Amino acid sequence: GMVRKPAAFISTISDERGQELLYAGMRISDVFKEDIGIGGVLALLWFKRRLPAHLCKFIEMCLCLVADHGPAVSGAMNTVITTRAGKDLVSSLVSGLLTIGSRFGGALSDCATAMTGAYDQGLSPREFVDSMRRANKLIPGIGHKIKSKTNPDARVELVKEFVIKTFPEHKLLDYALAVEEVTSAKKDTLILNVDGCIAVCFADLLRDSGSFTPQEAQEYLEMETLNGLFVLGRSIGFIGHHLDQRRLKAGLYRHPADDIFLDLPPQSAN
Ligand code: Q5B
Repeated sequence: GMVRKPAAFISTISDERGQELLYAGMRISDVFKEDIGIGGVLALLWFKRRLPAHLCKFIEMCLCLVADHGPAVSGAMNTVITTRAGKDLVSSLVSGLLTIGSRFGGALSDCATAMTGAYDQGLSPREFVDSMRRANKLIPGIGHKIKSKTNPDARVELVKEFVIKTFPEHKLLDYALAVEEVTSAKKDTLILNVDGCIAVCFADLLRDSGSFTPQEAQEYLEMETLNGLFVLGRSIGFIGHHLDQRRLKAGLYRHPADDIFLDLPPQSAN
């Protein structure tokens, strides 16, 4: 009989071969007929399922909230400098994206892992903070360069308000807020930051919304899905900064020498 050539790779999210493009089995015309929005499309392509409207709205809220945070943050500066060096859109965008990591914008996945781990072990917030200190580790999702208890981050307030109003359960958000109580008592800036707040709320969504099995929730947490939210959202801002610099016809950037402290070894005699 016929022997099928073994496939070079397997793909399970989209199919463009038929009359209509399919996203996880949903026709592109239905995507618009049912007006599922970018949150619904993300749910189809990342999780291969429809999610209830309030969860799609939450995803869209996260993307909108992290879309930009001004030109001074690491990633935007990299994008601006790269654009001003005459580079193209993709180069400028990835130069910004490459700064996203454990200190800037990429603390979501580690935060969710650390907080869910501590919560599942039954550690009190104080025990968790102490254990991280003993291990000489910063708590991912805690701390901000400019935001603090006295200068709160409106983005974090918006996420908290939405989740408390619409999620049936938000155990990890509550736990992270209790951790924040402990850390911010030490220093005003050690707040639950935007990465941390989105991370614990998304962990609540994965674990307690009823849309994912416990095993799926764990796998998505381990697969760096949460950092993907920041990467996707902030790409909007980085592209904005690229277009802005192009619009301004900004020339090559050179950092002012008087802003750099040169501390070289003494000049040798020869
Ligand atoms: N301490 C964010 O550092 C920052 C501590 C801590 C325990 C902590 C730092 C950190 C974890 C990673 C994280 C996401 C680097 C941040 C983001 C998106 C953004 C960005 C924007 C946007 C800030 C002072 C004292 C020291 C430290 C202690 C600091 N963090 N202790 N756990 N997590 N956080 N990143 O202000 O005793 O004095 O030596 O790495 O969640 O990226 O807008 O800018 O939208 O673009 O430089 O919002 O917190 O503080 O390093 O001088 O520390 O606090 O040990 O203690 P800072 P440091 P001591 S959101």
